[in-house]
Amino acid sequence: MSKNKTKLNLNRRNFLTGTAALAGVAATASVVPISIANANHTPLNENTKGLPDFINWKDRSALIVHSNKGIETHRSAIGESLITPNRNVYIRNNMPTMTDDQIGNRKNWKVSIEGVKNPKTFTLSQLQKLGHTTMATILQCSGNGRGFFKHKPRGSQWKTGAAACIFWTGVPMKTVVDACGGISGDSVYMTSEGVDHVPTGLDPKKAMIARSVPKKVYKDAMLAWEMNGVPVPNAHGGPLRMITPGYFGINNVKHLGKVAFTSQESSVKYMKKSYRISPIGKKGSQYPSCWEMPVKSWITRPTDETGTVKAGKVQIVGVAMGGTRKVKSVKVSVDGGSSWKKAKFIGPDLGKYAWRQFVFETTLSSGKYNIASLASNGKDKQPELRMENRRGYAHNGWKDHSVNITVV
Ligand SMILES: Nc1nc2c(c(=O)[nH]1)N[C@H]1C(S)=C(S)[C@@H](COP(=O)(O)O)O[C@H]1N2
Ligand SMILES: [Mo]
Repeated sequence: MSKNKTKLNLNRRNFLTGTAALAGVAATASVVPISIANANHTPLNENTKGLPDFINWKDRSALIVHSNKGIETHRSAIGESLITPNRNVYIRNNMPTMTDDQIGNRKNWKVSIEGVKNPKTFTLSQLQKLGHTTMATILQCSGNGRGFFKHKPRGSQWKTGAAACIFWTGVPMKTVVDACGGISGDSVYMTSEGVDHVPTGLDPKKAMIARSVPKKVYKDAMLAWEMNGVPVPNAHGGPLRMITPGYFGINNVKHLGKVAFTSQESSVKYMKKSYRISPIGKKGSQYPSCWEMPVKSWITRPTDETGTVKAGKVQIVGVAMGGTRKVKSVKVSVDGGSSWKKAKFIGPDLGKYAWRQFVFETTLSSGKYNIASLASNGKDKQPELRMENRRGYAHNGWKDHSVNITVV
């Protein structure tokens, strides 16, 4: 039955006709001294508005600080380069970043592989001798675009900046599976577990980051130790991170300690309860999990952040991604979606899991404009409207992502 859910179908009808009703599924009262929502959420001093210590190396001016567990990249800072530099990459922590002390010697970091013919534990240095590849993927939080929902879903009010395009270097998961004699049994999922240090007072069962994705994801997945040419920073899940190309951020488990091929989805809270795309007012594990990312694009320049635009020739620039397929085309509208024209892709094509930059050149006279972009991957294109859902996940509607500019 759960096999039928391996496709995240963002079609409204499909998800509203989901199985069993939810009445009666009340959160079982369990006594934990502090809640997960609060454990890692210290309000920042608004006077200094500085970056939290664990990412004090990042570029403050490129970032919007929602909290010390949610830091977003400014719209205008994305797309200025195809690859997002580490100093600008967003942060989303369900659990606090591990410290150097907790990590210890990086070379000795261990990851165990289970659900294979010969289960093994590898150290980082053993993995590095096993195989080597580099790939560009998009890391995007499931809640990117949540800030556009009108019902004020709980969580960071991300607009466009909980996303980045990153070069990862590591070993293909397929190479690791082969080194373990292949997958054993009739598993359905690949389940990755983080070994995040759980703050005292939290129930580990609720705090553990474990994510199951359809087994087939292993074919393109990798265990990464480098991010844009440097060892994966602690804040981004170093020394070792799971990369699940085309799948939402949460599946890219940081501080990776175990990968198992399993017949069941993990039973932890972050799999069963959280990251489910359910109608407003409903929740439960029968709703689709945040897995495959849908096709999406947005304009990065000009925006209201980049100042007034001079009448004449105007370049409209943005990024477009295809989700699990290659992005095929992008159209731009300067009249709020009444008419559309084809934009041009620029820069290198880094593969189907990376985004492409696009440019649309036009002539604008003074006045107010609503500019929008609409991407297609050949199979799906962006819808006009967001798909309303309880937690504000998977937003790819073009209208909310459009920008209003004034030309003088
Ligand atoms: N171990 C672990 N992995 C994790 C998380 C976490 O808190 N702990 N957060 C997830 C979420 S919700 C997202 S969006 C991405 C964020 O990655 P980043 O902070 O490197 O941008 O990591 C995912 N993997
Ligand atoms: Mo996320």
